[in-house]
Amino acid sequence: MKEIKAQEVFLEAGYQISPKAVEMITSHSAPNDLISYILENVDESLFVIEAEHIDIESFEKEYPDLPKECLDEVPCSNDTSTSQVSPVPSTRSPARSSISSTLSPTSSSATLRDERCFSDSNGQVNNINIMSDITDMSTCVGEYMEFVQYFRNRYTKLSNIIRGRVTARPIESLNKNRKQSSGIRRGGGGDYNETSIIGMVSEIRTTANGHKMLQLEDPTGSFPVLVHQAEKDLFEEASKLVLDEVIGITGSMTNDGSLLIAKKLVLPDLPNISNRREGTWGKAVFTSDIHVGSSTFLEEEWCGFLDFLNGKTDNEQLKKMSEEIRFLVVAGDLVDGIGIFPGQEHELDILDIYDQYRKAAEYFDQVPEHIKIIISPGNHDAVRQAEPQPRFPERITSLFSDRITFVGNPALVDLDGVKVLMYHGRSIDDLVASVPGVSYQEPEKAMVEMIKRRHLSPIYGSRVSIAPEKQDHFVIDPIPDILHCGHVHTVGIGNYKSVLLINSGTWQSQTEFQKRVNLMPTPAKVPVVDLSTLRTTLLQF
Ligand code: D5M
Ligand code: FE
Ligand code: ZN
Repeated sequence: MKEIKAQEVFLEAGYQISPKAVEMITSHSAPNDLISYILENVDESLFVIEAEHIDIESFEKEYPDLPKECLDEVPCSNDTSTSQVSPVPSTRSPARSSISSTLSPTSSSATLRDERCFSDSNGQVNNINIMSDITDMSTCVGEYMEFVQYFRNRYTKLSNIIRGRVTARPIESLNKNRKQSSGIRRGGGGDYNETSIIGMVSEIRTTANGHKMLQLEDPTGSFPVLVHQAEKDLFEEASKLVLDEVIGITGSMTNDGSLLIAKKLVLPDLPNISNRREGTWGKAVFTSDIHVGSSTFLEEEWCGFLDFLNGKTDNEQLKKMSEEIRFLVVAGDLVDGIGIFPGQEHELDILDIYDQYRKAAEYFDQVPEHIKIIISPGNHDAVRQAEPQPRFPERITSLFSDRITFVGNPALVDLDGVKVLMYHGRSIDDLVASVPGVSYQEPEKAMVEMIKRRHLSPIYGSRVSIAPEKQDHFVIDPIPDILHCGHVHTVGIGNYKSVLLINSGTWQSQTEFQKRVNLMPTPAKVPVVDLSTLRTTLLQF
């Protein structure tokens, strides 16, 4: 470890460090872990960390088996796997589809114009403008300092959103007050000061009396916040909090200045009033989790969908709808992949990853030319597993027609004026596990929680492996018109304030794993969105 790096890490955390202390850290066999340990245990009132403040003995006692330089690494390389070829069973079926549930009438007055040949100019790809995407922008190698920077960037972006609604103090100033007033009791009870802070939630626990105790951190310090269970609404809001999200709290300091009693909780959320979106003509179709190559891939239904896109249907309403489709948006898990979970080979029809993509390419070749296709990867796809994921590598994109636009995960794309935020949705597993009232059956509720937090994957260190990029690509800013996720294999459609929420389900029937955990997918359903009204129709194939 370079000396300058150790210094930077401490500066970022709000401390100065003496050259002797730096030398002590850099000469240790596990400097990164030692830094984490020091930062966790340091007396917050210290300004300069000296050698005598570093308790190497306790550190080594607490972590006796630490290998050298091993922690804080996120795999950031592209990860592709290959294996044996196997024949592909392919049975073409006649088109079958029905409008299973019309969420709102398909009363688009939009007619097809002669605008099907789009031009490439000014960074626009056939009316698709990629507004944000990690592809070719990744800088991370997984070093400690990058994590510090990543969380700093998350804090800056989200706290700036909250700052418009709360006038907050740096936490450092609360800690100073605490020191000044410690041991001094102000008389009269009720001599409280109203104070606001904005911080990242670093700890959530329930006290012996059933209250919620939070720890909030900003770049200047860390402070405890108590949410009293008697404050029913506030307590309910606080029960939905998850680790690592950024919130504002307004409350009263206790007499001794050691605790903030919460009165109001402010999430980054969306403004209540937003500018009306203009929209555009035609329709977009949203799908995900095709899982080509899996033995549970529903090929017959999928081919029925391709027939629908080609207008091969006797149903006049569907035929008209298919003619209005301009975009096909695919949010990950294009193929089932190889080696994604133990024993997967027993559930595969295509055992070679490239053959899986070749088959997927054949399917997409059948999509009519006038429909523009946008594809982003998911956790079953052959790109790095750490998110944000870049678009597919050339070796895979070259198997597909070059009229397809490949983007990363997440990616914000502008479809002729309608902003679509695509995210595969792996964090939904974490949100289902952590937020009361959020379930796999209603994935749109998990998506509401993302929007309220203005973050696609707030919980760090659980199922989503987050690569520490310089910018936090999961922050939801600007506000999209449509948030499109997949991953959980259940369709969900909802609205939250100005945003249309779509979870586009799957083309895979229930897998062995899903049977074991009682996850009931809703396959072969396709949301079709009118781009002028954002009204959605759900088709069942
Ligand atoms: O994920 C489909 C859904 O099933 C998603 O909610 C995760 C869950 N799932 C699937 N396989 C597993 C395993 N092995 N462990 C935990 N959760 C799992 P997909 O990304 O399509 O596999
Ligand atoms: Fe999937
Ligand atoms: Zn998935």
